[in-house]
Amino acid sequence: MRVLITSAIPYINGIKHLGNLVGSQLPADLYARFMRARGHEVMFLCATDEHGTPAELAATKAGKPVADFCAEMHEVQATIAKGFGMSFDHFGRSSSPQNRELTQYFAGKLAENDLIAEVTGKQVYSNADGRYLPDRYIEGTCPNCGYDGARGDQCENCTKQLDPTDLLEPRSAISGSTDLEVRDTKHLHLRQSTMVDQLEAWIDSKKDWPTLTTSIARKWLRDGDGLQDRGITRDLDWGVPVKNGTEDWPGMEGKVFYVWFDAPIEYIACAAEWAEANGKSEADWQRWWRTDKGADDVKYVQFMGKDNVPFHTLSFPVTILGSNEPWKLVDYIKSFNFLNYDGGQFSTSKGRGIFMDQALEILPADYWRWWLLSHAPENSDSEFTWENFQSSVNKDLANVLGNFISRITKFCRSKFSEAVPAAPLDAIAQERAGLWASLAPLIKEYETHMEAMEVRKSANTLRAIWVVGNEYLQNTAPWTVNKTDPEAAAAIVHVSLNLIRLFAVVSSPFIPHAAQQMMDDMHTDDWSWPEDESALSALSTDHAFTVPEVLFAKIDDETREGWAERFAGKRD
Ligand code: B3M
Ligand code: ZN
Repeated sequence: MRVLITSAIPYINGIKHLGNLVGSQLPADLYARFMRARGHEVMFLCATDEHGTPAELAATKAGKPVADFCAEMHEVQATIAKGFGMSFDHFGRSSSPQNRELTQYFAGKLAENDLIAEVTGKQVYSNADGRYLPDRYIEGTCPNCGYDGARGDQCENCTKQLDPTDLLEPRSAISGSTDLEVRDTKHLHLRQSTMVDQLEAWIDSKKDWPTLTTSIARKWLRDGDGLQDRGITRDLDWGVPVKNGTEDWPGMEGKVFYVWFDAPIEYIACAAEWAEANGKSEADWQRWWRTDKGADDVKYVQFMGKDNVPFHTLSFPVTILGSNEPWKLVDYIKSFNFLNYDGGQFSTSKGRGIFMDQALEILPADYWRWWLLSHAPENSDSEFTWENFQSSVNKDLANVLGNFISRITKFCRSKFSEAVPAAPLDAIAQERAGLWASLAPLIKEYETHMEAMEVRKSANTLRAIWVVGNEYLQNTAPWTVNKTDPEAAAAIVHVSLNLIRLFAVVSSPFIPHAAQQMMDDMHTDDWSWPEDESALSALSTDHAFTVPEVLFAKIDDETREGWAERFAGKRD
């Protein structure tokens, strides 16, 4: 199979918190790593979302030209993503020349197919700031839910897409001024409303999609007045200049496309950036994206938080379908609820919660990966608490997985040597068969959940696989057996050491760094997936290993309390 995977592309304006991570990049990485481990060809793409008001506002705050700010922040985000083990094939930039060209190209195609209207509409102008206030340049009260921090493009609280003129009691996000007036200016509208039936039929055909995805899509498709046409241009300096393909667009001089129009197109452009960065051809990236150039057998999966679902189930498909060209449409959208932080919300603007850079300062990535994925907010919102984090790390990683590895390798070193011990072949075969009988159904279950992107269920099954190791040692008690029958003990140890390699292979999508360490300690790079009981004989007699350093350290109460205090308030 060929699998194209994209994660929602993070805004450039700041470092993401763990709530953002668990809803997009992290589960996408889990799936990408699993699919590669199963031998599929994977293209995993992500990028920074660099246009629009969030970027401009943040650059102004940082006192830097917006292009410089974006270039710097892209590097910062790339480094942090790498630290978390994101296995992107490419981490692109929505401000790339490739995206500029493709965005203008799609706009041209949509215009050709009569899906763009030139509309003279009402924009909010701030007298105090001397400029228009699109999107996040304006804040106020949400007309849908009453939240008083709603922004001009969307309400963060109820996810409703908004126009600046929808806000009640609006104020400028730059100066706070309420001296605002509504002026007429010309903009391009995407005529989404003409495609409601086509979109609905498409969504209805996706029987296996998560309810979270389809219910949000249906809601915005039919609720109230139904799907509205949306402005896709803005009065801003920073962005993709409005063009009709390669031609100027009369009346649109000095305007740019709306960030949500060009951001999803970056998924495509990112593949083109990948090709350029790796000396590949146009055909090499188009075989992922053009169904007339080989992408008809690609499975395309998107990962995102629920607030991004309307844009991916409605607006972006309008761009793709409306182009009337054979571009690849998404096959599956995995969406997530929100992760809360210790009795409240994670908040970028308030600096509340744990941010990706801070997380890596206090613990290695795999501790976070394990907790976040095993508590992924799939069926409802979930909550990070320090107690829960401590207990997960101590129980699952240190007591179950770490303890098994440490016990068996130390026992082998003390009673035999730092190598897989010799034992009678029939005794090894018998141990192997018994252990495989316990593992096989769990490995099948794990594969099924991972293929279905059931993240929590996958984590639970992986934990159950680890537990098999401890149970095996408990039941066979090689330290007791060794006193009377050293050959039988050697057979148990022989098979248990092989189990470490198997654990590394199946755990690597969740905890890639620890898995690599386990493989290094076992002196092997045999990453073959366990298909049958031969998976327990990859390391043969006399194969040397190294007793590992502590794989996962426990978190004590004092440390936990210190962290809880440090991350309670505003980040510095
Ligand atoms: N940048 C939202 C976010 O960072 C937005 C996603 C775009 S996906 C094309 O949460
Ligand atoms: Zn709202």
